[in-house]
Amino acid sequence: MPPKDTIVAIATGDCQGAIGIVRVSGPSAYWLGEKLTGRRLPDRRAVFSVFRSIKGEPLDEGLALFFRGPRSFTGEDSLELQGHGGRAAPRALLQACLDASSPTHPIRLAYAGEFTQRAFLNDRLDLVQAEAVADIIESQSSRSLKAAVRSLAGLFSETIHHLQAQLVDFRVLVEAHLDFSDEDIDGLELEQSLAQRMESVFRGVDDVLRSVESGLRLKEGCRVVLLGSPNAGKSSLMNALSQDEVAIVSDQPGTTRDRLTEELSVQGVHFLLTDTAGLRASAEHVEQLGIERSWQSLKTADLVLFVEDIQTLGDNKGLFKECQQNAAEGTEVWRVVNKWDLKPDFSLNPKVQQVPCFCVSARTGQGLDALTQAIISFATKDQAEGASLFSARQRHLEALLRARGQLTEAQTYLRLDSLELLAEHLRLAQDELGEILGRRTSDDLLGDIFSRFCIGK
Ligand SMILES: Nc1nc2c(ncn2[C@@H]2O[C@H](COP(=O)(O)OP(=O)(O)OP(=O)(O)O)[C@@H](O)[C@H]2O)c(=O)[nH]1
Ligand SMILES: [Mg+2]
Repeated sequence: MPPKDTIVAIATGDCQGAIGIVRVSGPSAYWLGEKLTGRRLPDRRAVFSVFRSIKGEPLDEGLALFFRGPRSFTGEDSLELQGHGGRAAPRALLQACLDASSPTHPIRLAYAGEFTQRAFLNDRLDLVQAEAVADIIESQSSRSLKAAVRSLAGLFSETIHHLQAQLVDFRVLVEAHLDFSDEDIDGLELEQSLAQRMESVFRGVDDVLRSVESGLRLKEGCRVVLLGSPNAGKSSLMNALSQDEVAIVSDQPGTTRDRLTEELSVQGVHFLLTDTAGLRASAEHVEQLGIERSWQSLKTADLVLFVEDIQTLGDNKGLFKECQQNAAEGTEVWRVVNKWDLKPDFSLNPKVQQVPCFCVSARTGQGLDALTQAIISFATKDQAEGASLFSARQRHLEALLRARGQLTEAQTYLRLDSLELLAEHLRLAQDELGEILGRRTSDDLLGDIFSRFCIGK
């Protein structure tokens, strides 16, 4: 069998940092380290050295750090060469590594995510943890970072293992009954015991589903959409909330023609704030296209802020109702009365409001703090500090929903007293959970997951 490839990449990205790290993993890592530094490299101890090309030219100097497998990130022999940053120095070092490649020491550039993929294949990480590595790098807010770190530490994996263990216990009980069905077992007692377990497994899966849903919202950002009549001040609010002049504001109704989305991080919470074209029956073709997009935004929003001009409050009742009716299930629609500065004495009676309602002035900033705080509370309502928050992916959600589907089937067979089929669906539910951790995962899916990483990770 030919020797396994040793992979190499710049781990610090293509940027102007002070330090640049070239990372190496595979059976030739030690050989390569010795070749470039001319020194013996003890395990896990930094050695200062001049890095030289294969021809012996000095390229840079810095620290060489060798990790003997399996005690390394990838589980293989690994090497880090920490030299100067910028573009040229790390690239020269990378090239020197590639130049050293030979049939006995094949060395090549790593694919995206290949270091983490090797860690996964060598059982250093499960799939959830491998994904968490990418999520840490991509984190946009302190909360999503915290969630990703919790996943990397194995907290999400533990939760899934725990659910699987519950399913195993359940299956053991069912199988035992199948094996000894002729013997005298109290039928009623068994039925109750099985029903209790069923309920507890459902509860467990539903708890994790909720965490995953809020984790997804955290990762992708809470989608807040500004909707309302033309000239209500949606674009002005967009600018005020994002503290930037991102949208054009004018006193001409129909100024905004297209959706505009800004990513914001407020108090550690990640948002996607969207400004839309004002809703009205417009004959003009381009504006009409924009208005269609406004209605589409309603379908994918987590929270809709229905913006109204304080001077024309009565005119918007029908439109507000229409927004509520067209919003997706679970989407909240709040009222935001804008231009408070024009009627400073106006106040809302919270008792008669059926939805949360805020008075603000995009111009003076009045009322914006209260609105911002309410949005943050909404976005984090099921993410209480320290709660079971994980960095989740759509893939996890789908597997959990499939597992839940199998449990629903199992429940049907429990009611029909068809224990073989009950056991079978419990097994299938367990398999679906296993997929989250990367058991039974197809090569295609693995390729897809790791290819989204950056090179050097
Ligand atoms: N006095 C006052 N005027 C405001 C306030 N907010 C917005 N305006 C004015 O209202 C007009 C419309 O503002 P926009 O932000 O463009 O309104 P819009 O809802 O985005 O309008 P379209 O894009 O046409 O749908 C502009 O002249 C703004 O200066 C406010 O809080 N107070
Ligand atoms: Mg606008």
